[in-house]
Amino acid sequence: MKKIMLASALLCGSALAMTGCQSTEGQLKTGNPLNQPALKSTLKTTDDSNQEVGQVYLRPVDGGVQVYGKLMNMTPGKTVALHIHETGSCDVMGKAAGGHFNPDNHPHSNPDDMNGHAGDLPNLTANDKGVATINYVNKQISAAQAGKYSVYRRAFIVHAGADDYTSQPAGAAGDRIACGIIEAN
Ligand SMILES: [Cu+2]
Repeated sequence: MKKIMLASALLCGSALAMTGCQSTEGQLKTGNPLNQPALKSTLKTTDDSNQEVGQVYLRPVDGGVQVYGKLMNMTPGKTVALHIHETGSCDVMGKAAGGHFNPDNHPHSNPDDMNGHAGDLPNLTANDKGVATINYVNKQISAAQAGKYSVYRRAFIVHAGADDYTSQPAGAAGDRIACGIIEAN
């Protein structure tokens, strides 16, 4: 996770410096008013309790879409997968969300692989209080409300286990424990 964020920051600093690029951390702190989150998702458990676990926001940044937020009530110390799935439904324990968002019909991979699924995201690890955070720039999706790469009205899925970034078609991450439809913010 740390490594991935660092890589994003470096890319930002070098290739895109002309556009006034900031690190992801800097963008979060300054909250550039021109780049407020365009989309938002409230994630809830897929079981009958339908308990809210947190929010994830998406906003356009230089070179991609920043995906950031906080999930609570996770199993402390546990690493789990987070993906964007193609269908905006959380029914049937999250199964109705379908497969990973994959507009270019690529194989599943690690999230930094531009030839993987657009919906691939880094694994999350909950701290000792069961809180997991994400702050990642996805370069293969759009936060617009239409278009081939738009994630509007698609769904975040949290799995019971970690994504191995290799197994097809979804990283062998196990059951779908939480889900949230991506809505306009
Ligand atoms: Cu998934």
